[in-house]
Amino acid sequence: MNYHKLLTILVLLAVSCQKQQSTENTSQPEKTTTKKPNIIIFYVDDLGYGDVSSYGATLVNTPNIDKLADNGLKMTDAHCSAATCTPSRYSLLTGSYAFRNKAAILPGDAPLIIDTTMATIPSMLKKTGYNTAVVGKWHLGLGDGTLNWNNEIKPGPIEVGFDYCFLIPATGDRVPCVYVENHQIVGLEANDPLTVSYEGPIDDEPKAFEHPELLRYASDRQHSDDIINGVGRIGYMSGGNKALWVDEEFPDILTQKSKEFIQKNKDNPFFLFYSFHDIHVPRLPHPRFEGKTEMGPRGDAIVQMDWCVGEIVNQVEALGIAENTLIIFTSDNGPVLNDGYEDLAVEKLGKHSPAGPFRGGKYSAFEAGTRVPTIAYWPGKIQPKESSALFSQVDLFTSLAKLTQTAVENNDAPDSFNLLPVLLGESEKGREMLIEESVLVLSLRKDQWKYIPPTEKEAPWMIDKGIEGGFQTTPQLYDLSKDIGEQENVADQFPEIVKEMDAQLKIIETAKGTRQGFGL
Ligand code: NG6
Ligand code: CA
Repeated sequence: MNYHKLLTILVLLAVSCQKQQSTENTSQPEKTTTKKPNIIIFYVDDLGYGDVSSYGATLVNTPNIDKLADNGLKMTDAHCSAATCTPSRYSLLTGSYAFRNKAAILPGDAPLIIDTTMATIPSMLKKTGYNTAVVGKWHLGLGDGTLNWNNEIKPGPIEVGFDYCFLIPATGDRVPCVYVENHQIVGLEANDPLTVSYEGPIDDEPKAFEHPELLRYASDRQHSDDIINGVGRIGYMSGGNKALWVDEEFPDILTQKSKEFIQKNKDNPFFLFYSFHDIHVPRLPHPRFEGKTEMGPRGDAIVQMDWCVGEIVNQVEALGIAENTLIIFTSDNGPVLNDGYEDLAVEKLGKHSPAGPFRGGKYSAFEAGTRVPTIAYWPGKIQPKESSALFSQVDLFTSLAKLTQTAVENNDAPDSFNLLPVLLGESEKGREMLIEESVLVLSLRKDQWKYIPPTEKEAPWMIDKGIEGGFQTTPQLYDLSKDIGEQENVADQFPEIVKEMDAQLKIIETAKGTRQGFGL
């Protein structure tokens, strides 16, 4: 072999070695970047904008949530889609405004309101290889209208895309007060079948409205039907005695179920919808959280909820999957103090401001109804930052589809915009418009304006609860750039804007959807 030939062979060998090395080098990071991230949504119930310390609370300390806010994206103009639970959950999971399906607060025996043919976040993620679970409050109905709680409980979460569910079926204050795991009530005994009614009493047990002396704390008439665990509830149930939950155990049981799901799925992409009971009524924190604040059970429930967040985040870190896990922390509607129980939430509030700088609260058309703490946390991927981009939970569907490179079919998630760059803190370009659904009207946000249309309807029960609904018989217009507290109605000064926004609202209301190219 002459010298030249040898040299050529050596050079070729060197080049091919280098090539191989370089493909090895590039294939390694490629592999990690294409690995689909786990997604956890912490969905807190009735948590107001001002209820956590990273959003200004001083009378309650939430170190675990603060850690997410300080090291992630802290959003200041992010909204649940409605000021009550069922519609917000419906919108979050389906990417469709709940009013298109007239979804309102459901009784505990309501049938499932998500059409099983509809795309949902879990069904969309499942298509792309995720294992999916919901743990905690459901409140989107179960069964098809002929449900027998003693048989298979379906359709429900499993039929709309979740691989696993462990549920508080409706709310903590509504019967049935039992857990549902997948298609069964946990701990139900065959010789003690469960019956549920929202019509009237179905057994001879003492009722809260007749025997307030049996209650741990007083409740209004709506929360004074059957007595479970010493607390009056909405609705009646009979049987299922061994299956009854103990409210104080919610944080431990729900956190444990979530941890088991994460542990099992640590090696494949998973989606966990951790849907809290806290800080909804009845507020019965575990004794170890009692007295953690000066604010009584409502404040203590915030501390308890923060502890649960910490438990899950610590587990994710301990498993070494934190850098491949997107965590979203938010709430289903604004704050409420007295929501039916005399639990000292009003009396012990002190200087705490559950709504932060905003007006209104749960049920309300004012900002505090839907503007809620919202954090996106993903170490190494999302840089610590505050964002004032306008964002809605209805956008999570398309944004998460984009994140996981999953196609959104034309008819799916009709109101959900791709705001992934906002969610990852890469852009401040949020929504141009936002609908805020209250119990009586839909309001519209655009530019600096907030428009609340006139209504003849009233919500007198809100006055009893001391919540400002923001409902008036004349139009309301607020300039949020100057008046974040919605104090000065400027509708008379800007009739053109009122007219324009009213017309826009009607278009959105009657359209099939608002996503680009969909029905508009
Ligand atoms: C209301 C209940 C309230 C709460 C709410 C649902 C009355 C008077 N009030 O109807 O206590 O349960 O429904 O809250 O019954 S939510 O967060 O699930 O929307
Ligand atoms: Ca709620």
